[in-house]
Amino acid sequence: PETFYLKDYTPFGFDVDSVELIFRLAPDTTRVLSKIHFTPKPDAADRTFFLHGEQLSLISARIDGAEVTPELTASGLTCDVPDQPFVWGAEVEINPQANTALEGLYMSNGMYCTQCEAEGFRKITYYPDRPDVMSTFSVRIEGDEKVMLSNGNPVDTGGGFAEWHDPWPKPAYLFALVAGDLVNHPDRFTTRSGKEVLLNIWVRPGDEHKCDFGMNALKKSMAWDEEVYGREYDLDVFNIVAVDDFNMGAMENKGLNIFNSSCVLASPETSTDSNFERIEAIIAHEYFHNWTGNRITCRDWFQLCLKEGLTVYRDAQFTADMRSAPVKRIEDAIDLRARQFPEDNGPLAHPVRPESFQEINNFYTATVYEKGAEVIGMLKRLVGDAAYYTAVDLYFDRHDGQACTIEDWIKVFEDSTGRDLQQFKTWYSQAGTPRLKVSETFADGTYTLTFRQSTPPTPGQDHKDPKVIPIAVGLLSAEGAELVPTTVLEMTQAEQSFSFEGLDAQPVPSILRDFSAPVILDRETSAQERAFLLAHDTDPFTRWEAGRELAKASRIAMVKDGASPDAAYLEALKTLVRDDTLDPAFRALVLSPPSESEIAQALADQGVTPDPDAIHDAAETFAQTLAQSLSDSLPRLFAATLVDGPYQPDAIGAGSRALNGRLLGLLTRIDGGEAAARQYEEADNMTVQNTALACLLKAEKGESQSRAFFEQWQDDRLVMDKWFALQVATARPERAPTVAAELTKHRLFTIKNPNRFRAVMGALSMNHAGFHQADGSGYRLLADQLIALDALNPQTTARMCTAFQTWKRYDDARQALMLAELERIKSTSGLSRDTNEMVSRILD
Ligand code: B3K
Ligand code: ZN
Repeated sequence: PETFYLKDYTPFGFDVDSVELIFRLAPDTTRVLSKIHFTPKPDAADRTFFLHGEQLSLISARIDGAEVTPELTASGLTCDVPDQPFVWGAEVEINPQANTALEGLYMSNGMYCTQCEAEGFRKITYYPDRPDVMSTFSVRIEGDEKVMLSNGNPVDTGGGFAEWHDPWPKPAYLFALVAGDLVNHPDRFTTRSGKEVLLNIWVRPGDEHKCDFGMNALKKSMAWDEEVYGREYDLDVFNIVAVDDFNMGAMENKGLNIFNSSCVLASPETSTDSNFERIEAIIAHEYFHNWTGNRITCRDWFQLCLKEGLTVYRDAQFTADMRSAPVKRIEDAIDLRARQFPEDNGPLAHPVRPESFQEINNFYTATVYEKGAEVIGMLKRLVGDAAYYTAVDLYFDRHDGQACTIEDWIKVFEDSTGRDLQQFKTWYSQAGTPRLKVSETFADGTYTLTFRQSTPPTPGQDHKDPKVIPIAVGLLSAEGAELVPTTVLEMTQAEQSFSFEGLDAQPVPSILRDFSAPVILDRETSAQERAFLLAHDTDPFTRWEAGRELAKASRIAMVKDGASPDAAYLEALKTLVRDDTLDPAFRALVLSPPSESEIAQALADQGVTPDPDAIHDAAETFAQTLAQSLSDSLPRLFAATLVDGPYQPDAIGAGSRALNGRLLGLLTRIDGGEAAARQYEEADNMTVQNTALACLLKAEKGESQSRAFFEQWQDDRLVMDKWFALQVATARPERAPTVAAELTKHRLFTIKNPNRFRAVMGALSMNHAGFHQADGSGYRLLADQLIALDALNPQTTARMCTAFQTWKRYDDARQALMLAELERIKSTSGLSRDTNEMVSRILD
């Protein structure tokens, strides 16, 4: 397979002035007629007229109305073209019905829908399918579907057709078309300059009652982007469509966002608090792309983080404003460590801006998105809030309507702040998570912190330069008073010291407050000091982190030395959980144990080969001991989390229910499942119903409730995804592969729906000890399923191969088993480019 390199970028030799498309819809024989106005660029170095095209039947092609015979290749066509502006016309036939890859134009439940990012438009018609080619689009859809939508504003509609025009030049990856039997949930929004915008959420009949929350999230996002970034919406309508079969969360097509139904549909009865929070964030994310992604897009796909990192950063700011900033920050740190750190420290490591790829869809990663967002956060911390917004304003002014690079982004910050950011740019070019070793001295009232940074080698990058690292630090007195409030230390060298003078006694440092950089902090410290910070730190992140470190240390000692759960840590937890002055959401986070996978990594980092079963046993023992030591107060604490009044999916209610879930998990360990069964019985919302069922299933006491749940929800696809996932997630490790295998034979299982596939297989790969069963049954099942799925849907297959990325952590026997499965996948005949690239990199 061909490898593409950032360094090979060359501009396209033509401008595209406008695009007119006609779609004649038919499930297996859709015709696409295109008229594309090209103007040769006078100063172009390369004037090759190459149009991308894949899986298209070319019916006819014309230039300025005269029939031509282009030369067809596997990936597109070339043709002799005039030296002056000309009109390219083509008619192609495509088969949406047969499109199981869910890229290009495909059908989902009888409805037509598209996904073009990154390179799906070339499966719709011949086109220079690259993000730096921007043009206006006029679209006419012909068919007998009730609703027929495309980008931009509606122009005309009548019996059997609908016409749309998008006045904003855009790359083809933002093109969208939807047609089907849809109903809308309408609303409106007045922008701050007084423009009326019609808003719609389009869903399948029967889902109308699940639109309200998403619509409110959209309106809040629109207002927030005006207020915080000064960005207004720019079309007369904004449409959102919910689709059941979708490879990822959602897509920011101009004026016509398409959502995985799991990321937009919500109701208290069917959605959990985390669903609501995620939906709010994704609606915001896609909406924010209108400026960061659509008005200003990427020059090429290597620049993906330009739009994704920035937009993730913006949606995180939004969530922090709508909900609780400290809780969001802690959740993001947990997520980054769970998904991005393993990527950054394994065979799939790549820079935030990668330099090569075979299949770009494989680079929509936690590194590009989440680490990309962390990089923006560091930049903001370094230049300060005001300078950040000034620079971003300049970015919008200078680059509106353009396809840009990371260099353009950095330049607006350099120009507006006068800072040299060349060293900072290393964050974009060098992969790997920096380790930050800390030591300290205290003498004559001066306290000195010395940091040493190093980044381990990653594939293709042996040498790493020192990065600019903003380290937010505060100092506390032994009594817990804040001696030095949060200060950002700017580290630029491999080793660097920072001093604080005029102190009466040695302070307790609180380092990396607010998780100010995506690094691994390595500091020898005592359990006492951690317990002190857990009790007294004024920064919620480092306070939570102190507890997390204690939890990790205790679990590691249990696994490594057969120790008992750490008594002091148990005491600290007991104190915290009883402290009513603390936000319940924060208490829930402190009670959430580190994942078994995280413990496995921590052991591997210490040179100990992790044993998944032992790690699992330690987690169970710890939870059991905690439950017993809290037994007197558990029922009372639990009862206090039951919220009165109707369900509200807000941060306060969600925090209380999160604590409720944690406590019910503990209570179920000592009351035989009584409280959980009662909660299940009385549940009037999905959050508590789901929690109760999970607790019961984990205790192997939920059979009747599970059946009842199935009966109640079997017609709701999204709730059934939860049911499938819960079975696997709560299964005892030795049962997990069998449970998952049985579920793949269930009458409601379908490999073609990515949500359902992920519900079962994703849950298996996240049941750490279950997936890593010593007999290899977990590995075998996942590989079987991936091989079957690859023939239908390469994108989702390739994504799920990441379950194997940590293979090097484990013992020889497990390694051999995983390698054998990876080899088996790799040798599958006709394997997709997507999966082949992923498996090859993992094996490397
Ligand atoms: N930009 C899309 C992701 C497209 C993924 C293509 N494989 C969604 C988002 O980030 O908002
Ligand atoms: Zn995005």
